[in-house]
Amino acid sequence: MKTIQTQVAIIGAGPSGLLLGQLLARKGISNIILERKTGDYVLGRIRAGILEQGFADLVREAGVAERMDAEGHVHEGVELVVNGERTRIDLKELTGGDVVVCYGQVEITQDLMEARQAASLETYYEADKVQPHDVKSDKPYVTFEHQGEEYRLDCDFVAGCDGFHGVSRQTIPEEVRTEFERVYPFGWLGMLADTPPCHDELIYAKSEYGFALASQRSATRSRYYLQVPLTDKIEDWSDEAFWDELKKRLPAEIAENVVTGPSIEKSIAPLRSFVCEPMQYGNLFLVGDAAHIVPPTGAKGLNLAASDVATLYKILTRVYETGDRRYIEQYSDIALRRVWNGERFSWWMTNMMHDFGEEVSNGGIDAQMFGRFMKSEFNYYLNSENGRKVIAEQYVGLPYEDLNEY
Ligand code: RFL
Ligand code: PHB
Repeated sequence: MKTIQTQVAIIGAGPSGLLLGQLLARKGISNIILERKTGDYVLGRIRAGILEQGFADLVREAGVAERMDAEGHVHEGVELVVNGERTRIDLKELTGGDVVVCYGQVEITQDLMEARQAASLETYYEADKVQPHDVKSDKPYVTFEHQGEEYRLDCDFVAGCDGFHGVSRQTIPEEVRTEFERVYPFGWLGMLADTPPCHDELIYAKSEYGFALASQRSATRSRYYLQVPLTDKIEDWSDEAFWDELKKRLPAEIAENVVTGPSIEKSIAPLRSFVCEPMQYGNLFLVGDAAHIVPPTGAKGLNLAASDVATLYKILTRVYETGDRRYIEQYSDIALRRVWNGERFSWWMTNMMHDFGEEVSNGGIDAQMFGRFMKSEFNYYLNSENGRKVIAEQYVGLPYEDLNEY
């Protein structure tokens, strides 16, 4: 077995692992990333598109913001549509200046991968059988196989950035873990197309046919989503069927602007809310999707991953720069505060904007009554400035947690 060493072993080269690695490296903290798949495979996953202000600032701090700042689109508002009635949430005005940046997860991941390569930081792609060990001790290590050879990676800390299906969360003994989960009775069918977006800002639309989202990646690339039953398969949805359904769900004057074309990618994602507590076990820290999942309705998945990264980065920087280890044990509590807020907002937006059909949900409330509550909810929030302010504040994202407050 070959033995190698680093200060922080990072499992997973998704956006969480890559961003953490980049930030730590800039502070002189060594790290090695172990990724199960190839780089190309990771870049093939079309996912999020909206970055909160805090995330964009963190990307700048990591020194990889050049393309984001040149090509990302600043969005000062977002539209919520309920049964054809449009309400614009003026993010900038309602929050006193905050905005979001429209820039894809694929692009940010690519920028981070290129920066990592340029800095000659070590990444083992196609690492097999990755397994953390002795994470409760001060000498944890990770074993894995790479190109037929067995490795042992000695380290001070292990960052589990390996997504929902990763090995890190499973390393925390079951009796120590509590998992909270809500699986929704529908999924999102996403489509990417090289056609100009139908609107200059995002539109979240609830209609009698179900939910639709009009998003974008650039002036020539659009991204759309439709709420679909969990039983639907990709093969059920031709491009033509997708465009027809989308137009039915958007307000007529927006539907007129939809430019159709062949899809580049189509996929169905189930919707779930999930949180694992605690988010750490000894010197193993869970980051991003490894610890929590949100339904995409609030655009919070990737953003919550980024705030976990920010918290862990600040804690580890203190350890290595000043020897201050006081926050290590508090990572989980600090991260979970913001995570639960994002979970609550995503759950609330999902409840408000989707058609739940006959599902009796949410504490056993009758489906009809639940529908009435949600109707009343958006009537109130969309028609009151205070209500719109609440949505705006959450959509741009709450400030990152400050270690000095703990
Ligand atoms: P990722 O991106 O899942 O990356 C984890 C990485 O770890 C690797 N891995 C392992 N490596 C080594 N050993 C193992 N045993 C491993 N197991 C796994 C994986 O190959 C992978 O490369 O997690 P990360 O970095 O925490 O990033 C989180 C974001 O990807 C995620 O929050 C968002 O993409 C969520 N999400 C969306 N968020 C939004 O804000 N807006 C969206 O529109 C949106 N759409 C989505 C999404 C997530 C989806 N998933 C998870 C299926 C659409 C989908 C389909
Ligand atoms: C996307 O562009 O992929 C996107 C944007 C906002 C969301 C979800 C997905 O809430």
